[in-house]
Amino acid sequence: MPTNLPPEAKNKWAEVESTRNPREKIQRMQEFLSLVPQHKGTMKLRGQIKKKMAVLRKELEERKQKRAGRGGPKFFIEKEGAAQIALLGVTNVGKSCLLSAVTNANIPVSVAPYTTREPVPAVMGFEDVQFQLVEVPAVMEGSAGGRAWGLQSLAVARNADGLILMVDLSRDPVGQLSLVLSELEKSRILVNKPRGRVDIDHSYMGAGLHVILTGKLLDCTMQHVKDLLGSYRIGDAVVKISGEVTLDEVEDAIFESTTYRPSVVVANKLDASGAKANLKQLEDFVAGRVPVVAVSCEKKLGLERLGAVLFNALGVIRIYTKQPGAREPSQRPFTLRRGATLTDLARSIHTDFERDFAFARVWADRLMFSPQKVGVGFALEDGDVVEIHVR
Ligand SMILES: Nc1nc2c(ncn2[C@@H]2O[C@H](COP(=O)(O)OP(=O)(O)OP(=O)(O)O)[C@@H](O)[C@H]2O)c(=O)[nH]1
Ligand SMILES: [Mg+2]
Repeated sequence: MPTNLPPEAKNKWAEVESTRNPREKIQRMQEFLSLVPQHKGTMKLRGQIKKKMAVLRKELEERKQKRAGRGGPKFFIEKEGAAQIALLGVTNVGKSCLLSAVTNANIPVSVAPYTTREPVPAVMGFEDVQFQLVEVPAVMEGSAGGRAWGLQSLAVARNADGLILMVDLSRDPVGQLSLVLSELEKSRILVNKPRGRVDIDHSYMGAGLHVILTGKLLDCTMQHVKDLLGSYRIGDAVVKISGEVTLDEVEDAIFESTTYRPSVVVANKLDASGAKANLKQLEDFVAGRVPVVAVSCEKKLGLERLGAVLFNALGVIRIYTKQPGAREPSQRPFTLRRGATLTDLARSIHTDFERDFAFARVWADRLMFSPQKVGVGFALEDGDVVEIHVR
């Protein structure tokens, strides 16, 4: 739905964008809100701005705590392994129990609600790769608006590579999942791949406005996009549009970028009474949009499937590198994402590698001739053995 903002509101937004100081930014956002007309078309926008203000306030608070020598809450957990996966769910669904079952984390599991109050990272092995799971404090209604640890939990989710959405099969899993999905949506985190995306990068100062369209505009022309950006006085930015996008979605991206995180639903407490019937309801609700893994963390049932499901959902591929002249490839693979090319591999090994890359030889069953000599654009697949030759 179009927001139809008046020009004074758009001008005010330009002021918000140009303000760096968080306290002033909050002030400008408040002024912006007062200029946004209250109708259905601006509802989402108003919610978004309020959330941004809440995040800024939390940041201010955190800084104050740091200055006072108290360590504030952690918004980012350093990544380890092939992927970082945030473990989200309402309280008591068994998130800590899952960590205890599939990693070596030693973490309290309790019938008391809200036992876990800060993010807990732990490593889970699958074949020859490792996933880092991060349990975050329980999501509740209002998390996205800053209630309790909500902003922290959702910030970890945004920064992660994928999500486990955990529900409890002993009590209304559809209700729990809906709640978590709604808080994610308010935080502009999608669990299904959108048909298009818009990225606005303001970091190129003085370069002018560049709109790079690799996809398709559904209901407007390039000129409409430029006019819209112009009306917000965005004169200095690189705007990338891929996939299929509407003008409303471009406008959304001006306020906050939407991110997509591949997700897996883990339905716990399969051992509980009524769990089977609830699982059926959950599966009907999810309708194949994301994978559902039914488990009992307490009875250790179904957990062996989790690694493979995450591996597939995240699109992890393993590449085994080989030194020129060596007989055997490395034991430990490099992990990349489906669709990665040799350039991505070279870059993940070393920046010099990317620069000095001459050619590579690849061993793979799918190739007619293996090894085959290939160039930087070669599309890698899981299990490929690669020998890189530098200049
Ligand atoms: N029946 C049954 N109970 C389980 C299972 N897994 C966990 N529980 C119980 O569920 C309760 C909550 O478990 P936790 O792992 O602490 O839940 P959590 O999601 O980490 O909860 P908070 O961190 O407090 O938000 C505990 O009493 C567990 O014993 C299971 O597979 N079956
Ligand atoms: Mg817990």
